[in-house]
Amino acid sequence: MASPTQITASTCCYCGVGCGVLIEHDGERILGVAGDPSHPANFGKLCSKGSTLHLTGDLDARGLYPQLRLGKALARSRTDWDSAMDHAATVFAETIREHGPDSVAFYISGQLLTEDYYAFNKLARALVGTHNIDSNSRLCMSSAVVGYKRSLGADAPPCSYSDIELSDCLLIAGSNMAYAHPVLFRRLEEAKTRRPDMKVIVIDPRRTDTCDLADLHLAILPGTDVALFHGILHVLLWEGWIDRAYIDAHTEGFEALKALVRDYTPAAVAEICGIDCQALQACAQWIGQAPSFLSLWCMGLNQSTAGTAKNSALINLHLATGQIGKPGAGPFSLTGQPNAMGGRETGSLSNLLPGHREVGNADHRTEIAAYWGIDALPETPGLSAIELFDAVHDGRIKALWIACTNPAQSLPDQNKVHAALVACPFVVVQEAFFTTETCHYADLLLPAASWGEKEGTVTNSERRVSHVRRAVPAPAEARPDWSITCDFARRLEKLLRPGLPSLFDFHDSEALFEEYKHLTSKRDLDLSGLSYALLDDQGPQQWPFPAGALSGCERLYANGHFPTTSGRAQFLAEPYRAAKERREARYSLTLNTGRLRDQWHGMSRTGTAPQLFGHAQGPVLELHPDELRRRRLVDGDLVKLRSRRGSLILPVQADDSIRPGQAWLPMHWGNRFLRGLGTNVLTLPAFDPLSKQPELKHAGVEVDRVDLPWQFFALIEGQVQSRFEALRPLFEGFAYASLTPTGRERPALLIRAASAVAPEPQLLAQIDRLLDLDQGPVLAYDDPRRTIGKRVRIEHGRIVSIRLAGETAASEWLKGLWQEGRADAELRRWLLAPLSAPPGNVASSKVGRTLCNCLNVSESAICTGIAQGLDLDGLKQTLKCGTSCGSCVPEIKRLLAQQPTAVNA
Ligand SMILES: Nc1nc2c(c(=O)[nH]1)N[C@H]1C(S)=C(S)[C@@H](COP(=O)(O)OP(=O)(O)OC[C@H]3O[C@@H](n4cnc5c(=O)[nH]c(N)nc54)[C@H](O)[C@@H]3O)O[C@H]1N2
Ligand SMILES: Nc1nc2c(c(=O)[nH]1)N[C@H]1C(S)=C(S)[C@@H](COP(=O)(O)OP(=O)(O)OC[C@H]3O[C@@H](n4cnc5c(=O)[nH]c(N)nc54)[C@H](O)[C@@H]3O)O[C@H]1N2
Ligand code: SF4
Ligand SMILES: [Mo]
Repeated sequence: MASPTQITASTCCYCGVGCGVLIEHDGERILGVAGDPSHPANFGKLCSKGSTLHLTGDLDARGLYPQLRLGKALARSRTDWDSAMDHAATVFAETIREHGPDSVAFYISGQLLTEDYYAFNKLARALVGTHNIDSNSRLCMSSAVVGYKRSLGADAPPCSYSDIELSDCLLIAGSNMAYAHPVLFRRLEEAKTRRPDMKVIVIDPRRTDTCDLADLHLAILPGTDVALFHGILHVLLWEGWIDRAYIDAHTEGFEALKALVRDYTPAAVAEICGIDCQALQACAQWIGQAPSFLSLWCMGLNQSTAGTAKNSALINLHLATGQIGKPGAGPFSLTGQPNAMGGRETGSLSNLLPGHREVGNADHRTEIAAYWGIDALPETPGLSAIELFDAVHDGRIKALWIACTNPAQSLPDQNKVHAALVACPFVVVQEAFFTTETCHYADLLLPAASWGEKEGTVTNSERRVSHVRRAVPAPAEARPDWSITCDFARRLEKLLRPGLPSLFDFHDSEALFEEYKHLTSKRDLDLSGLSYALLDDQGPQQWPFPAGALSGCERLYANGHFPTTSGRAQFLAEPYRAAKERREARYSLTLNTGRLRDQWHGMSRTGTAPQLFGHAQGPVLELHPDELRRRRLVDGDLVKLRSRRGSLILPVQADDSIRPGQAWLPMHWGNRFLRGLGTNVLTLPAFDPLSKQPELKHAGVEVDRVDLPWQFFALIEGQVQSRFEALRPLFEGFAYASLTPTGRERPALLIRAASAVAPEPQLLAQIDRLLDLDQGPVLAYDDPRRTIGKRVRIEHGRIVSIRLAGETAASEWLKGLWQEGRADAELRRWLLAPLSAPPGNVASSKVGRTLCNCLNVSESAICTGIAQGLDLDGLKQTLKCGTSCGSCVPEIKRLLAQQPTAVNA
């Protein structure tokens, strides 16, 4: 029985800002979500993703029961948990006995809770006896981990969010925080409004929405950050803008660095980076003369074969100017996933151990083994994500357990990843949504509880630990991750170490937290003073928080003492090296990939909310207008985008926010929404030598025009998830196909496809059946000779389903009629005539674009408002756009800057 509405305070499951949310529910179902005003990350704010959490998670997409297949050629079928777990334990035990512990591996995720991570670590390292446990943080934070450890001695972002507000000069490098850390960006916007003298510098090859706040945007050439940072240091030295006293008292290695940066003259650096000398000079001056200087960075630095060198070169600037350990200052890496930090703390990269320890350190191994009550931890190092999938591919790994990540979409070089998953004898996937690309390869598929359904802790980018509280039970038989992991571990230990006491005697997540926290005692991240009760009582806390402490620590290294052997921070002198495929110069374009404002990674969750497709409606490749002209392409043309590893077919669009020679494609598109293996079929597995983080941001690519004259368009209202599942397989035979949810009050599925020749009539008939266009109130016109056909289903005077085949010139017009709920005489006349072009003007694809997702305000409405002379405040008052989460404000401001306003308005 559902009880009256209740509120549970928890956290958002998306980005590393780690906002607090208030979940409104009735004990069974989640009804709404609001920002938690008392949470120190967001003080009540949420972004477009957080504020729509309750609209996501369609049960049709969720995993509800375990599924097992007993042979690769067979289909999976439903099973019960006992059989599923016993089967998994038997296969793992046999594999370990026959091929040794390193023949199995665990690939986990920065979206697990700390307790889940801890259970997985203990399972792999203590019970199985392998360090083959790595996480998707390898694709995300591992360069920052190495950067902090090498320069400062420990993997600890030293700053707090309040420092962003206090800083006088903020350098944002390789981070599009307007999209990826929006609530923090809102805090920065407000701070800059209060203190307009604050300088903001953005370093990004693209002009992103984050540049809206920039006093200076350096659109450096891809991968040239190390040269830029060395160039800045060169100027700082030349002008005497360094802090000699700080360098002498608290650092080591400055002389070597000084010698290295001598060659990085402004002229040389301007050339390498493709920027002008004055801009470089201004950037150095602002940094050198600012009372406080803070840097923020994310994937534009980390995802590179020079990821660790980029991190070190940036931290060098802070050490040289003494800008660390004081308010408004410091090198502040933004973590991507909600609990990427918890993963680092619990040792969830193959080279780490719990409590910021190292596998390569014998004392650390001994400490952990003693705490766990086992003889020893293995000495053999574990494999990192890319190496791990290589080992799966060559057959060295024979049983693979994947949890809370979708490697068949997110790893680079997807052809190889898919081949590896096909070849692996036993793949377990522990997932909340059974719709992902990786689920397809699971021999055993386990339904996991997800947002709002599980309890534990997470640590956000500013080292702040929050208690994640459960609001509702998980659907059907889905279970929290820690409990799946511990259940499997208990069955496996009966087979591997019979008769011995269990290592996994945990009955709730709190028991895991209590065991884990003592492993951090007296270490840099000391969490031993925390407990669920304390977090409930005093709210989220920053570490270190040792036993007996009254509060956490806002800022590290205030005393200039660093956790290195000498107690001094280290300067690192590493030369600039070009990105791998820019060195080879075989391809004319460099492909840059990253995030959209309203989507999250493989879109298993955000992809269930049609309104989140309002801002970016489907996969498109963006190129500078000159690149389109050079290739005689126009917006919407289909192209083949190819790299050395694979290719994709999708439409192009002109965009002058990137420079010529570059291409931009969101990372989100995988095989589910776009035919082919998605964005990462193109990216390269080459990785940084120290962090082993792959170069996801710079792939050499080429664009070729394709001729696919037979085009297809369809739209069907209602039951989006189930229709998606039924229709998606039918589009495998097309050269191009994109399927995306659309709509808002009336959710629908939108399909675009193309091929060289018309498909078999039976296939079209099958598609029509699933589109409800084979019977009932359907108007149809078919011209079999020209293989052109159009069908529209009209119910209660409104269009509910559309299909155009052969030619799709009328698609935008029809979509507009559907949106407006019109089905008038004009439509009927057009439908019954052989014409395919729409009557009157065709709306451009921008018309339907929603800029303000909270209040459903389209780009065209905003443009009309601007043309009438409205300014930002006027638009907010009249249209209400930008008045809720604020994510669309930078884009509205850009439109205002572009469009001439009405005279005397
Ligand atoms: N909306 C949304 N938000 C998210 C996520 C999401 O999926 N969707 N994911 C979360 C996760 S896990 C992460 S890791 C973060 C990522 O957050 P960000 O790193 O901010 O996001 P990205 O779009 O991947 O990349 C940031 C920028 O790096 C730039 N860049 C590319 N190459 C270079 C270069 O060589 N140098 C420099 N200086 N910049 C470069 C790109 O042009 C891009 O604008 O976002 C988190 N937040
Ligand atoms: N080209 C390119 N590729 C990239 C990047 C890029 O910038 N460019 N960025 C990289 C980065 S930084 C990252 S972090 C990765 C992200 O890549 P992935 O980790 O593959 O991304 P997600 O789609 O978030 O996968 C998380 C999965 O966990 C499931 N899930 C959600 N909640 C739960 C839960 O509570 N339990 C379980 N068991 N499952 C759950 C979701 O349904 C989803 O399928 O992508 C990387 N790949
Ligand atoms: S900024 Fe948005 S996505 Fe990130 S935690 Fe906050 S509400 Fe969630
Ligand atoms: Mo990430």
